[in-house]
Amino acid sequence: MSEMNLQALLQRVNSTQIAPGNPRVRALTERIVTDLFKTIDELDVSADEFWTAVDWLGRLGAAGQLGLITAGLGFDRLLDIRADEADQRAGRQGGTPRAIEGPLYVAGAPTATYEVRVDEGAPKGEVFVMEGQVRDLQGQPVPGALIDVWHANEQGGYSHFFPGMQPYELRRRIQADAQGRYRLRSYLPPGYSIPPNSPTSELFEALGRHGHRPAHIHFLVVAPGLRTLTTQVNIPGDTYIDDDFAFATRDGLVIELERGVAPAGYESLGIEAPFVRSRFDFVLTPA
Ligand code: MBD
Ligand code: FE
Repeated sequence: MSEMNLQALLQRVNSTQIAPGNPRVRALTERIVTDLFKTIDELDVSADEFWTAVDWLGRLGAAGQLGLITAGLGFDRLLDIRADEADQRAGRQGGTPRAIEGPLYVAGAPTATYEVRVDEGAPKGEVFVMEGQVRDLQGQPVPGALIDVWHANEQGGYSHFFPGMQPYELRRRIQADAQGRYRLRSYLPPGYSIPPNSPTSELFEALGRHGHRPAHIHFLVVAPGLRTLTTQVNIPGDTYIDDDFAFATRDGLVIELERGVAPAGYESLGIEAPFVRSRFDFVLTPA
């Protein structure tokens, strides 16, 4: 075996092959490995530091927190920024702004037409009704659009990820009516915080960063012939509204709340007391 310096080793790692392989995977791997070799060399990373990082990555994956870290390090928002830029270049504009999906979406939620109660039992926060219409860029309603909605419980936990919650708790799918309208009842959720004593919180503590998200509700809107919209709305007044650990809050997605409105017309959602109401329309762009 010949002796090698860093450059010679890197050259061999990046060029060794017995088959063509996948050129894209080869190019990306080459770039990432080259950058990491450089980082280790220039920042004088010790063997202990390196293996500590590898162990951390293993624990991060085992804890199911890879998607949490990508959000917290800004990658999810980066992808949205790049998608927005691509839309701008192509002249595709005017729809509801996208916002990151995050790692906590689960497909297959129970579906109802036009209106649904997202929570069950006693409300664990202010009773909340959100309603509106799905429209296209011409202002035409999108009948039958499918709207997935999901949000955290009163402890900031999401079902399927947080212990003690029922399957699909606080997750529903609404099929808009013939006029593209929808309405939902739930309660206003609090913000979300990364799990303490976890690989993600270890990194955030070491970085001197908090791991809080402002109160928000997720939506995924799907309709034939239109671009699927993944977005979130923010509840106004949250301390972290401009300091989201996942960098996901955007203009146009902070809803307005109307408090103490009269309950007439909402009997089918079981509302008798004053509640908080918000109107929000989803505008979809062409596919
Ligand atoms: C969340 O609730 C969330 O929406 C994101 C993006 C990341 C972590 C938790
Ligand atoms: Fe969330």
